Amino acid sequence: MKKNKLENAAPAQSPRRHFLAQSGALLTGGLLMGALPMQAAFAAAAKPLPLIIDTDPGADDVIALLLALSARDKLDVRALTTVAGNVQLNKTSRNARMVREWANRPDVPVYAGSPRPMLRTPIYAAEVHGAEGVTGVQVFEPKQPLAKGHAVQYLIETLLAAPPQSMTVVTLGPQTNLAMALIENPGIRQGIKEVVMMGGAHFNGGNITPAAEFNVFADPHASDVVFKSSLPITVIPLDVTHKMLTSPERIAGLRNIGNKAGKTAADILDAYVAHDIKQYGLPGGPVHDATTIGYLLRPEMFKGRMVNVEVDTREGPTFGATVVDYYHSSKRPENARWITDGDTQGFFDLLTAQLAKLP
Ligand SMILES: [Ca+2]
Repeated sequence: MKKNKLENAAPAQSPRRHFLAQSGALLTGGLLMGALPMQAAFAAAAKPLPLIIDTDPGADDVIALLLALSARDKLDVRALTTVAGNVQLNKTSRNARMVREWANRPDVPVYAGSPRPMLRTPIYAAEVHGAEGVTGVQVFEPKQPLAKGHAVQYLIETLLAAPPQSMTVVTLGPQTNLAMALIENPGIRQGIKEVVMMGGAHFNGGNITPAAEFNVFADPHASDVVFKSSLPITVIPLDVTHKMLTSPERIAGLRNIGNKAGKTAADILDAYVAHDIKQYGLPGGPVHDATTIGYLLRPEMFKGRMVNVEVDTREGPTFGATVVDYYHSSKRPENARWITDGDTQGFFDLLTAQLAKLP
């Protein structure tokens, strides 16, 4: 068992993925034209990762979804499932549909899910994300409707029918939908390869209370179910997202793409990061949920270690805190990969290159 040792977070296939990314960059630069057939052969062999994204848009969710939906070659986004979180469910569902329209991805269904957390009183984050869940852009009613059926039912049916350990489930908001699905039918675990979540905090401290990060605080009982599920879990906590910050240059880079997606992302980030820069005294703003998609696309850019994570569900000052055994002092079994560091410029370069592929 690994003890007290910083390990690279990248899974076993990462050297090849890293190679692909590098050769792709070189090819873009026109330096390796002779290698094209080999690169094409690799690309044909690497099938896009099938995943479901559970989300509560949310400004940083919007950036995450644009990034994910831009990466058809790497991510096979089967559906977006929505949950109440940053704002109420009707608004998170509308915002997810808005992003789908911005990304021109009518092939991706959007299922509305849980309108409130499992047990606790609902909380929202309108002071950060605005009353509509996203600021800096005009919201609108998208043409394409929600898919029929409840997100929890979609998760159950899809994960039961999926090949063993094939689907990645990404959660970018409170984990109510995934937890409800796990409770209703624990057999869904068979179809899950990994849960990759944005949430929690350890070294950074909380962002909604001194101890708790918003997504876990908004439904700690749900996160408790997820962490006790024995599923492979990778956590993108505030510990890493508060290190991977925007800058005026990075936002300008998005705007300078010159397409609608770049302008939309820049307008949203300009409005969104102002709150965090003021609140935390940071030089730029974190883009929490988009960092999570960055991890999926380029895991070799991130570092972390296997830990035990427990969620505090007791009423009190540490309600909703993630208790992370970073130094293995409890001897509790490892149940999550906890990410602490990432390549910030690499991430923003990736985001800019990817959004250039959108309308
Ligand atoms: Ca979110």
